[in-house]
Amino acid sequence: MKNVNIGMIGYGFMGKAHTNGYAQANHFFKLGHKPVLKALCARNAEKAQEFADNWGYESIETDWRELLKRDDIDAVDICVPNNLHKEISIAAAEAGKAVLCEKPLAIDVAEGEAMCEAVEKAGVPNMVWYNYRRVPAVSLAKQIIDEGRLGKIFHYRANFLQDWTINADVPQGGAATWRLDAEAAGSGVTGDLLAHCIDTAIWLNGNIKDVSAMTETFVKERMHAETGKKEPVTIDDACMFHCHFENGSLGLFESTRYARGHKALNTLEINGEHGSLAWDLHDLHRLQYFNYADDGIVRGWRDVHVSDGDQPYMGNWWVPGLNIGYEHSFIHQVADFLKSLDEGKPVHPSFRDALETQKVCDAVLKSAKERAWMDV
Ligand code: 4PW
Repeated sequence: MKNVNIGMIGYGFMGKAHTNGYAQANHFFKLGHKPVLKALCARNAEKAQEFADNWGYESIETDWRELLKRDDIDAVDICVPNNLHKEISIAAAEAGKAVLCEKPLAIDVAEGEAMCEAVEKAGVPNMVWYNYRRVPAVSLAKQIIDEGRLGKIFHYRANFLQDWTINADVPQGGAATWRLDAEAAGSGVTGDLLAHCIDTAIWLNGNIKDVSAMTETFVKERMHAETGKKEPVTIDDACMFHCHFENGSLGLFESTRYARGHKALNTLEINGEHGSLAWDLHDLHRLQYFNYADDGIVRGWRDVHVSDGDQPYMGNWWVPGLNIGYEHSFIHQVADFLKSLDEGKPVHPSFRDALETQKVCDAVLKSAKERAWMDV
């Protein structure tokens, strides 16, 4: 068993999700590599220590540059706002570390390209945390599509709806609300939410060729948590786009933080010549499957409860019928990362894979701004 010493930068909600993945993966998956929680890095030493104590990190750092200098760190996990991804990723690659970066890859394509070049030049393992691929029902959808069971694909549609920014008193900027600050986040729902839908869509249905989009910013000014002043809001609060996939199918995507009643409605549907699939994060262990080849008198949407050992990842968990949850998608991603080290193969989505999603996000934002179709 080979140890992989993890240096985690950031300790927010994703810091917990990833750390839980490192802690659990080897308990359930047979692997030749094992993560060791070596160091937690954050600017605030007290908070870093509290997180390290709670989750079992051996040490803390308050400057990521110091973390990268350490010989006892093998992989750097970047869980900080998007505007820091590029600098840290490139420095980590140059220091010879594996780089595991939160999504979206970067602020824009130019940054993403520089990051891809850096990890590829250094030849270090690299991965972006598009975790929803690892929900077993979504992985099963991939298997069904790849087996050709849906035949030629005509339509793909996806939504990611939330409602947490309807109140105009929610500030922008700062540790908790940097996602509303364009400087830190790059974009609003496009990079934060639609990026997930786009990553999954590309994985399931291939690359997107061109897009036509609209965005809206409903609350025009918000208090900035750092300056204490009201400042213009420059992120997209809502974004919708339609597109052509390279396989000839049509795509329809919607995302907002203003859909009252929805906290994280993340759905997808794909319609092919022989059948269709649908999935909803709120019922994440179920995959809806319509197979036109079924006998006509019983033909209808099947509700596949993805908990059987034959289905992706599930053989490593409990007996059939017992569900797993959101956090398991991160455990699966860690397990796949470790397996890639065992086999000496790249893990996906790599930086290069995530760059494709970034290209779509950039084209979407440009299309909305220019009110025109954009090639990806
Ligand atoms: O990446 C996304 C986050 O920024 C997540 O998948 C869901 O939406 C949960 O929080 C936000």
